[in-house]
Amino acid sequence: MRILVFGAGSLGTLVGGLLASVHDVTLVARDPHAARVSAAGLDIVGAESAHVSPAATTTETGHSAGLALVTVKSFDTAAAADALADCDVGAVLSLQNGLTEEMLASRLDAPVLAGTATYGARLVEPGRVECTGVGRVVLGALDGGPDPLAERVGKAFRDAGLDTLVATDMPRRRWEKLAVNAGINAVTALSRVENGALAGDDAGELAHRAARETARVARLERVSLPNRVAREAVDRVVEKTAANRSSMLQDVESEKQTEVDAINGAVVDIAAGHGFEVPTNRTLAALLRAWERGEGIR
Ligand code: KPL
Repeated sequence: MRILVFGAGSLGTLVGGLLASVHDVTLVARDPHAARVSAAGLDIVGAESAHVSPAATTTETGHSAGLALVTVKSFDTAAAADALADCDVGAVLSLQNGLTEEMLASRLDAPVLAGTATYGARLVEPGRVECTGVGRVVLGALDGGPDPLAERVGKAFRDAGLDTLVATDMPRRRWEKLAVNAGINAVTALSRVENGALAGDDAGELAHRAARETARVARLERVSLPNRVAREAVDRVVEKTAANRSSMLQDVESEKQTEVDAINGAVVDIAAGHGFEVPTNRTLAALLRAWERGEGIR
């Protein structure tokens, strides 16, 4: 399959690099990463290791591919959709934080699949990505239910050795992931601790509260996500990724814009649409936005 990875940062480079063992992959990335991969290939190190040679470019438009994998930060989704509208792609799969698929679907003709990836990835240097944890890709139809396109994409991923589940309940899975991110990302970023530090701590209770509010909003959106399931999902991820620094903590540490708008901010906005208040998510979003303003990145 011809696969375009749109936004080859750490996760996109790792997943694209693994897919490149059997597929014709092009990474759309920034220089010097793109130039280094073009010139000398990509080294995958850590829990997975390989040397692969995907194509790499900084050019965002004019590509043709059977699948475009979108791994840009959530706040770059609109720009990615505009560039993809100038490409010829058969299908789009988002592996991003936040509920970004709706924006892609509203701007693109190609069918959009929803996905989550729990691989840990770190771009060590241009042309070198570390797999810090072998995870799983889950993908499926945005509205749930069986989908032949999702099955084809799932097979393409499995052919490349990626542990991939084609799910028929993506609406619930997307909200569960949003609940986990709403709790863990903001709290770890504000308190500057690894995910594991939330276990049994008051900060962990704050993460539970944000996740429970998110589950309530999911139910207002007619997605069945009990509070208990959201809270247990937070605990599971805290335990499994104890040594990880959340993506939002990494953004804060490198003084970059965070994904707060697409995570806690989205929970606040969707809740408001139902006339419902989510004070924990509102407070977390306000604190992160204040930090971004203070850093001059908002
Ligand atoms: O998705 C994550 C992130 O950091 O963005 C979690 C699941 C919280 C793992 O760190």
